[in-house]
Amino acid sequence: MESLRGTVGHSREYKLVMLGEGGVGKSAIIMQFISHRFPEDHDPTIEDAYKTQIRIDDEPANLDILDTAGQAEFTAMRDQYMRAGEGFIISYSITDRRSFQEARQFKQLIYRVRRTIDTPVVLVGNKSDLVHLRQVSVEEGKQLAREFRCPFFETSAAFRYYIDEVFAALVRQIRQHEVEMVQGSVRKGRRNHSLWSRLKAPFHKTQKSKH
Ligand SMILES: Nc1nc2c(ncn2[C@@H]2O[C@H](COP(=O)(O)OP(=O)(O)OP(=O)(O)O)[C@@H](O)[C@H]2O)c(=O)[nH]1
Ligand SMILES: [Mg+2]
Repeated sequence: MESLRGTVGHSREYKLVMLGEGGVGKSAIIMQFISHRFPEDHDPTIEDAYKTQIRIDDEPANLDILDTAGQAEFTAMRDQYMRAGEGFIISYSITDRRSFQEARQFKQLIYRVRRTIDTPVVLVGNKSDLVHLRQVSVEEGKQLAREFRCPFFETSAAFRYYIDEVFAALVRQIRQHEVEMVQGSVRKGRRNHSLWSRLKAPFHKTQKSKH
């Protein structure tokens, strides 16, 4: 498996993609995670890539994080990074119901491009500090995460709440996914092996009866 080969000799690289509608705080979350800084202004992203190394569950992880454009006019590269990414953060703002509805669209887009429901995802409701402007309840976020079968966090990039947890959860999702893929192919191998043994059985018998 390509990704497991990457672990030999150096720490594994994880390709993470940050998705979400314009202005929900995607860049702010990444900036807080990487450099403990909070950008006050909204400077619409076209596309930015960040690299950082962290330890998660006592294992090093090189993160390659792609910050994407929320604004529709910058989304030409979407299919490419949807294919190349290994894990996705789908973010919305708790102060913006439309961005919450868009989260479902992002999940569908991942499915459309990758043709599998198994892609590692974490759902994030950002701007949790803006309680007086809340339009999406915590329960609604949890419910959507249950639907996606993925971890969920309400974050505040402004106060650096649950920022590290989001990235750690996504790397764990990817690691778990890899274990399941390996186990799945071992099981498939065993099934094929036993089918092959059964198919070969009559030949063994014929050979034995000759002696
Ligand atoms: N109060 C508060 N403001 C936030 C938070 N996160 C981001 N913001 C503000 O929201 C605005 C947009 O943040 P960005 O990080 O630029 O949003 P984005 O999702 O990257 O936007 P695009 O690049 O256009 O897709 C900025 O003014 C941020 O300061 C947060 O957790 N709390
Ligand atoms: Mg941005």
